Amino acid sequence: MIRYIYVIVSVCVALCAGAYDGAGLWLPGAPAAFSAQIDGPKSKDASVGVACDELRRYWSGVPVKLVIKRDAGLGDEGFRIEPSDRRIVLTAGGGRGLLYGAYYLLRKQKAGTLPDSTVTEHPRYRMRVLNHWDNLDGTVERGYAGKSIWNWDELPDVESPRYREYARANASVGINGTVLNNVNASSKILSDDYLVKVARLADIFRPYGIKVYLSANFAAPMQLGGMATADPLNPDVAEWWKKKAADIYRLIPDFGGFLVKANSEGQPGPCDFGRTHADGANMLASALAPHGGVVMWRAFVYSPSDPDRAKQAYAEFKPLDGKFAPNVIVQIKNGPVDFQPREPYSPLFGAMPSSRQMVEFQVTQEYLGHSNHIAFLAPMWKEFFSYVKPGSIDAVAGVANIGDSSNWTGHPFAQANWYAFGRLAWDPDEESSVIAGEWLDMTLNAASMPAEVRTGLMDMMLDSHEAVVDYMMPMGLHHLFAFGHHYGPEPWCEVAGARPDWLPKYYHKADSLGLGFDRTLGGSRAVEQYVDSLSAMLNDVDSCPEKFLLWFHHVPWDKVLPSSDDTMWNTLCHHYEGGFKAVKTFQRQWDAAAPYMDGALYADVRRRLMAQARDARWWKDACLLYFQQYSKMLLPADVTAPEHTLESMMDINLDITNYESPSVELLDAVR
Ligand code: GCV
Repeated sequence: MIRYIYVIVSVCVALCAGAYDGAGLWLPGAPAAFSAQIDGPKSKDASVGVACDELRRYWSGVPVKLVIKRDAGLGDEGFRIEPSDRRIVLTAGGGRGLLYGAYYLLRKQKAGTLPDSTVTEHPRYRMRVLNHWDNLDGTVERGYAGKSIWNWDELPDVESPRYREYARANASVGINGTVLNNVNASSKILSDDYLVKVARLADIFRPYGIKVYLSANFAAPMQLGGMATADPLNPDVAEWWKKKAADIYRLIPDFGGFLVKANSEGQPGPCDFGRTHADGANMLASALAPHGGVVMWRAFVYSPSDPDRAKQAYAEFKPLDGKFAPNVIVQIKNGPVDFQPREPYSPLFGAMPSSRQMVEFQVTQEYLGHSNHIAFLAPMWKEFFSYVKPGSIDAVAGVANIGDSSNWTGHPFAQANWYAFGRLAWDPDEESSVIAGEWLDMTLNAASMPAEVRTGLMDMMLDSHEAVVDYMMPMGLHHLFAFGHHYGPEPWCEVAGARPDWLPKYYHKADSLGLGFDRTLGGSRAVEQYVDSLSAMLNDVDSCPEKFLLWFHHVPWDKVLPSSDDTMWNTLCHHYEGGFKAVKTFQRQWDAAAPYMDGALYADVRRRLMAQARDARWWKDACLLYFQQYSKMLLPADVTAPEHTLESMMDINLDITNYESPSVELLDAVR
């Protein structure tokens, strides 16, 4: 009976709150029924105004007094909260600290976890930046949530309400910077016409503590300025960038700086003129330095300096250590290849002690089932921080998963990755379970669900990344994806004329002897790029962690692994099976929550989970049947029999671009 009443009440709450469309994200939605007294300092700082307004609108507890104290040791962004029965004092060194303190209070209020003793918070990193791979024509490279949210044609005159909501969402999780355009950059973004549009966005974002950055095309002096060269050591080129920087800062006095993809995947760069990455980065850095801007120079390069792609960024960048200007930060992807479902950390971290470094995570799910699969990424990012000590890097970037779809991210649970990125960029020590729980409580009102239902949803989130790894690429396998769009399995893929290191066989190296890429001292020697103790551990097939085994070793099919006490083949089969079974469990966990949520949301996620379960089986069948041709071993009896033949799966050709996620209907039709 109690349960029955509970269901009715929950449904009423959901209905009163209006149908869920995801547009409100995790943010406070309905204004507080009883507004509390909020006393703020007199200040011209717009962030103070936002902090007070947010609390006046949504805070329903005891009065809050906001205080600015420059000498409180809280820096620009930290804050202190002193709660008592009568009132809460929120102290910060400036407006942005108050802003983050206000959102902290609203978050804890919504999640029902307000502190009862003093809390002091500082962000671990000064720069916590989203990277949008948004093109000026409105498409989003590797974006699976519709088109770009920036409407360049309408800017600067028309201000979409989404811009402010975007800023608010970012501020609420501590994100303080945004790179608006794709790293495969059009020079047009630096034209006068576009800079006024960028300035309009910067004005909207400023009160929310968000700085605007731009991806710069290294050849802009040629493409935009009509010059004959973009050689960084040419004085006219340097002068062109100085003038461009001055023009930008006239319009946007707090402009953050440039992000540059140079000499990578066809992008121009200093190496085109016989110069180094440091020459290129430093020339831009000197144009920005007088204004306080930075250059985020990407280390995602893989010109074939070594036959193993995983070694190339290290080979090219390590010798440049100490040669970068102080306002250059080398931006490195978390792993040495390219955002695979699991990678060991990039050995460049820690290998350039005299250079500033930042990590680039991918929030958008290019290699993780696009917007059809649940993959909560906090555990993956925490794994990175377990190897690369948070203090050894300067800043954090995340490739955004945001588009103009009504719920912002396509998959409703992909919002949780945007949320988690911000929370971990602020505090990499935060637990994944805390972040998942907060997001569930704030977004789905999970705190009001029966405990076992909420726990089921938590488990679904926390197990989801590992499940995807298991059914796609367990044990260190990588890059088994279909060519181009990167959705679905193609371990057999051959494309005439394509770079070998864009093709799966280059990575898995399946043959009659075994599976995996030999990166040991007897192979490509990539293990040498890691610090000594780790290098020895990774080099030994018996001590290499199972999760990285096939990344570093070519392992015989019938080798018995110490981790599983079973053959490599059987262990591999069990990982694929485990991933598939995990998604079946997610379906049950989601179904158990059905009575406690909006029907449209339930149906949307249910539909995507069905696609995910079918995809998991497709991955399992495709990879196991393909590798079985080489192992010539039977599938273990407890592995679900394949539903498809290898031939039928090799015929699948999804007709989608790098800007799309395949629809469930398309997947149903082809499989
Ligand atoms: C923006 C991968 C992606 C590309 C992306 C590139 C990068 O190769 O597939 O779409 O380009 O990484 O990070 O620059």
